[in-house]
Amino acid sequence: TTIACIFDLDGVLVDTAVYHYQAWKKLANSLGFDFSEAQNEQLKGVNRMRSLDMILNWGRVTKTAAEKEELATLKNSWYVDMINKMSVSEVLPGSLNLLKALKAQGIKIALGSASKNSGLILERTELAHFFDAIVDGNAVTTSKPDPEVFIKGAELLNAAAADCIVFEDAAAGVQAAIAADMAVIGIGTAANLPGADEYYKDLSAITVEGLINLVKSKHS
Ligand code: G16
Ligand code: MG
Repeated sequence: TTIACIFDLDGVLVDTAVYHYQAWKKLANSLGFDFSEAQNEQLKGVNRMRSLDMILNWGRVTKTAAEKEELATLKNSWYVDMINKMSVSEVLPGSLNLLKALKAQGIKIALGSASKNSGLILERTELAHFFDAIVDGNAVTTSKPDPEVFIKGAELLNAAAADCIVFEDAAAGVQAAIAADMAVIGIGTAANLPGADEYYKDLSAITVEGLINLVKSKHS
């Protein structure tokens, strides 16, 4: 069996989810309201403008399109300040070992992220060289849960959807992988990520053999 792996970035390979949360929280607070951690879960994997719309809606705040552009730019400037200080130490447990093991076995690897900052993050954390294809927020027009990001990743790897495994920490991302007809490993819990094929707290317990078996069992 040939498999191909498509990794989400924030919350799967690197610990940037916390920086998104801090920057959005600061923005909401500056507008006079706050949102909960449960609400923050819903923002994971969702692109920047859609996230802003959801947050403004929670605060019952209305803004013009031009004001929204400004707010999104402000949030991003705070976020970029934080990720500019990132280092290899913020690569999540198990990520490096799994990427190395996949590479050693000649398995193709793509990035499937909603982020427009993926280039900077991959550079700061020295992960860029692992990827055969990068599909991020600059390359797609629709946000997860739309499957576009993963379908494009599979195309660039020349892989059939049935051979792909997506790694996701976001409910929207798991839904996108299901819509793309791909196997999906949830980094998190079944409660937060309904519909994934398997769940892990991070990538450290995942083996190449386990991944091959997952793809086999899904299509037998
Ligand atoms: C990530 C985060 C989302 C974020 C989105 C856009 O997606 O999970 O919370 O809103 O990227 O990021 P940016 O503002 O940097 O373009 P993923 O798909 O990598 O988890
Ligand atoms: Mg994510």
